[in-house]
Amino acid sequence: MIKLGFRLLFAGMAAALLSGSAAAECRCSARISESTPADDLKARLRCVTADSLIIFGHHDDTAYGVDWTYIHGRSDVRDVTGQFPALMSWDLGDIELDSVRNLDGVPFDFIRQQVLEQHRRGGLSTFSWHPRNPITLGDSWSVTADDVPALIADSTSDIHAKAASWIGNAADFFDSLRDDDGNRIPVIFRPWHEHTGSWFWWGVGNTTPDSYIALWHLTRSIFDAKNLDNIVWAYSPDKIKTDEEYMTGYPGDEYIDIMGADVYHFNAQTGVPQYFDFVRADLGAASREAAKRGKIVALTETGCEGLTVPDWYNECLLKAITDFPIAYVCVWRNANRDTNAFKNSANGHFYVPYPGHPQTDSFKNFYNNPRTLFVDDLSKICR
Ligand code: BMA
Repeated sequence: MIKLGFRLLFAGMAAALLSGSAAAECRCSARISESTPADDLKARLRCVTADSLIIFGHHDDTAYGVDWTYIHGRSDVRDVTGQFPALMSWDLGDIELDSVRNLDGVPFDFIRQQVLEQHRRGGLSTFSWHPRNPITLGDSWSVTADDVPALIADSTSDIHAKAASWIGNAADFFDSLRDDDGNRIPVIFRPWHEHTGSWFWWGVGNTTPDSYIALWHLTRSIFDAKNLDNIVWAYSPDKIKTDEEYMTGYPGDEYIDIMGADVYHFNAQTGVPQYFDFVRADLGAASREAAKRGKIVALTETGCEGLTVPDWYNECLLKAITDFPIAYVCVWRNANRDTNAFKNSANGHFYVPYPGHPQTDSFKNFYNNPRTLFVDDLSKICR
């Protein structure tokens, strides 16, 4: 209660300062008139940004944690702080194969249910997609000499037909996300992410900017043909050095709502300066380009695997993002300790402190920071 009161006071002060008025009212009242589910979600993100607040998100939050799997109501974030994250992130990888589970074993029906529960709480959901390579049928990291997006863009090719049906599967999944009244639930979708790196088949070095852009345009045309009105589109390059590099492959203002960035912290303590430098470069570029275009800004993926830096959330993340007008920050998953993903990682494949971890108190400080929003906070100020 005290925490939320403090947050609301902070939000009100920020709103009053920005509006030049003494009245501390929530900007979210403006969103009632918005027309589509996507517009409504964008209005919420803008209102949070205007109040200098930051939504906190976590990938696969309610599916599993370091010491549990599929226990209804559990979440490492909630176990430590008492609240679910305000944003839950999921991945569509393998939906293209008509699989019942995604590439990390999470059932799509489960994800659909979690999106609904999160929506009922007043929280938000975001999706990435690690699709197979349509030529090799290997995973997203299956990189070939072919410019796969160029083949996809050639509408006469078999690869085009296959990729188009894959994208159609993704669109159909989003169409199936419905609230209790049967209306579509708005979500953020950030396909073809991290294209400024070369690890995915759609990444730099494996494609040209033009074929990458064509892949986006094809994706959008398939979604639009299904009249989806619940998608907020995020562009999320990985680390870059210049604004020009950030914009290489940008599909165009009519395709993008959120100027995002995926920036991870590597190399523990010695990597701290680089993390700050890269966040500054990426969010600087995203913020400058967003200001020109009237877009929303977000740190769409980040984290320090295994939390190898003390008090990472306050000393690194919060300090690195503090000057940027981001609506949200989303960290990656807490793999279960029995999985290969966890075991094969030197310090464990997790990004949020779980019960018993030495950084739980510092994560609570991050949670208690008046700028960070978890789901109850968000639903109270901006539902
Ligand atoms: C990576 C790791 C992998 C996972 C992949 C797709 O960052 O978490 O274990 O399979 O994302 O979710």
